[in-house]
Amino acid sequence: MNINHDKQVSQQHAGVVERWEKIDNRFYFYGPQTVLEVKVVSDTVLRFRFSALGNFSRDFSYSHAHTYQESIEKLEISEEEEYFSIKTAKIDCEIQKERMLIKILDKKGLVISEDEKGFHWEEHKKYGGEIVFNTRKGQASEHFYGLGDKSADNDIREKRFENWGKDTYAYGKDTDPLYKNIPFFIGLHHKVAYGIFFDNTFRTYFDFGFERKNATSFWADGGEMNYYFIYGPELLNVVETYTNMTGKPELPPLWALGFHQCKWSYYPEKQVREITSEFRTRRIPCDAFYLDIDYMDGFRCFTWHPEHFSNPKGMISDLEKQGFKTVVIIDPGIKIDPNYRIYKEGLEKGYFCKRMDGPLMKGAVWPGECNFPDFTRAEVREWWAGLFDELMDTGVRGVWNDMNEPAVFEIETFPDDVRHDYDGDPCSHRKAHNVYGMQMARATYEGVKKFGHNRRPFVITRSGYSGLQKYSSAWTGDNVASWEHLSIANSQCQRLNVSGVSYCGSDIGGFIGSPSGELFVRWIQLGIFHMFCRVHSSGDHGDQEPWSFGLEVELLTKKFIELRYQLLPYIYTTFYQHVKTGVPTLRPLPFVAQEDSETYNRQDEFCMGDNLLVCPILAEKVDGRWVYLPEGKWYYYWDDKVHEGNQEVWAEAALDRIPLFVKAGAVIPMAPIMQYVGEFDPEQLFLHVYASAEEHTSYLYEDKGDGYEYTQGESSYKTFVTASEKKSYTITQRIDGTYDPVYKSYEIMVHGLSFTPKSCEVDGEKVHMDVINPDKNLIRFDAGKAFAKIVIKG
Ligand code: NBV
Repeated sequence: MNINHDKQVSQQHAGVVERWEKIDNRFYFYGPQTVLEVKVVSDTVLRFRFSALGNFSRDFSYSHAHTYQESIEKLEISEEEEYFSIKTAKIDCEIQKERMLIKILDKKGLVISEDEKGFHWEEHKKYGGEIVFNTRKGQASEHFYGLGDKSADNDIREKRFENWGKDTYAYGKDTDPLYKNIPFFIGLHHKVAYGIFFDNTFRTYFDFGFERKNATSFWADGGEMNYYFIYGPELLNVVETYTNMTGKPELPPLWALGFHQCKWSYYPEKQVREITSEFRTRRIPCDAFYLDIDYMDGFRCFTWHPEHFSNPKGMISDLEKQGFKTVVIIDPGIKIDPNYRIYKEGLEKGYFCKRMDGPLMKGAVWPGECNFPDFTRAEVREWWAGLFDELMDTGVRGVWNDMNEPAVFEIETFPDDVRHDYDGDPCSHRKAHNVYGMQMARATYEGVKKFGHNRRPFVITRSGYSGLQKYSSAWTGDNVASWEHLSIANSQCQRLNVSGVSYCGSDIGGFIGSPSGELFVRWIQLGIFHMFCRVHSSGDHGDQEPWSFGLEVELLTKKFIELRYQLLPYIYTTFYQHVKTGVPTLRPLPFVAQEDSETYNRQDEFCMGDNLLVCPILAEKVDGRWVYLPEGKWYYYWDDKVHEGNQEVWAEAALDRIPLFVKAGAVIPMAPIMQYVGEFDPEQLFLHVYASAEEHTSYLYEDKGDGYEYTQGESSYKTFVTASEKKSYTITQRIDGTYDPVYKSYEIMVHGLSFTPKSCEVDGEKVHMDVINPDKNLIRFDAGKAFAKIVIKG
């Protein structure tokens, strides 16, 4: 909708507050006919609901944010001449009496966010209800981040966006809307960050000074003006809070953080066997292998093609023996075919979506004419989950949900009049469109979990709404094998991370078209730092297996996939931290250096976890690039050279390197190279310690890597503190939890000591130490895995 909402004459405003009341932690301000609810969710989160007609509809959200509540330290209200003031321990919120304009300040009196026009609306002449708006003042030098999978630059100021999930084959930079609908953004000004989550599933719009330079607006085609204001002041706090509100994922199985190989499509069985054994023969690690739509019989979901895969159970079990987990695609369209059990069941039980006047929603997708389950109905989700019984019994370990925007050939998506249950509050597709994909992923997740024999579920989705991360990982859809898309993938994954979706990745190498060997290597180098790491291609333009581009590319690809496996303990720890606190796994530069405004418009660099900084090479035929390092000291991973932060440094990166820096002081846990997770029981875990003059804390999370014993205490969280004194360096370890890893000891490598090491003691006992590189004071020694204190002396 190309609405210039400033020029609308029919807009109406909140009006004067005539009375107010407080019910528990909720405040109600009544206008002539309007009502505003301000709910104090925590000391940093306020929820605003505004109704033009004085009443609210059912309080329900698929994001689950409406059920989120934290304890509140302080809650006061006072009445001033022109406004009411609600005060929590962290923020003050003023509600202006004349027009219910909102102003939120921090305790220093800094205005964090302030209404300009505030709540206003326009009657929706065609569908009834209102188009609901909120317009706020743009703050001086404000930067904006978030909004899910948008393919724009990281900072989205002066741009406008729409959320209406769309199948966007071969999208490009700034194509909008895309597949996902995440109406959440973060603002940053005066070094203070806040977020706004507009929890409305209708078509939503966001304008960050595009229409008018100093106005930020968001609006929806229907539903309620219902938003959460989230105070930081740290950018990472905002993301953590938003993620906690909309839900955190459970820990994935460790294999799902390994390398995945996919194509549209690997079939028949013979080809699957050939490609998987190539991986093993060439010794390129891989944990998951994908079957795209051609494994099905005539694209009927939950069936197998009788000739291409005559014995799926046997094949999958053989793949398992070689360390491959099989992941299969499942689309929402159910083929209209009276001889197809699932179609018959869905039809008889009335589980398919209907048009306004009663006929079933019919649309063509891969199988031909299809009907579509109404995933917004609890009973349908339960039925769908039940369908995974057989599939999981066949040995399938993960499920990939595609086309769930929902996408329909020719008509793009469902027409607006299609009806949905919306969990007991029936509505049209206008309201359900943006959550359809997420509810499909939810039902899939429930099925994969239920029939997973106590293993952790693994699901991938293309579409989703805020909170999709509770159920699924996500990928960025049908991208293109181009250098520009490599850069888009970098931004999109960072953006998804700060929008609650840490478990994401792009189709490595590009889905459409064929990458050059060089582009493929550069993409793999980036992809190994995304939590979801999968090569996928449409298969139309050439092969995209690591060996398809000749020996040099194969060896380089192997090297970086091996690095992924070596880093798995660190990656798993990073994921665990995300699951525990909601902190994103990838952190764009401003999110780790908020004090440094130089970082606000940087978008190529990001941190993965606490201690690694990555900056992909995004151009052809270059052998290095400038990288901005935040404050502190950073080791270049490839040569141990130490660089001072707060400046750009040149990173040498011919095709065999990606600019990768390690924070000084860090302890990076690394595993031996394996062809797949659990291939063998390692004797040792490697700890790479990057010496620093400053004290530094690093962590390592461990558990069995699958199953749920970790919820019963079978996990451990190790805290390493490194500290330096004149001619001595200490590493301490504290172990919380009871999990006993299979390896017996650590092999410890200390990089960059500032003195020549002469002795090393582990818990008071002298140990042998090898000096690997005397120029760099790089040493190695062994230590028991339960050591408490190591002292290296010069
Ligand atoms: O199932 C085929 C493809 C799939 O490989 C891809 O990853 C999805 O994004 N799918 C789209 C449908 C066809 C796209 C042209």
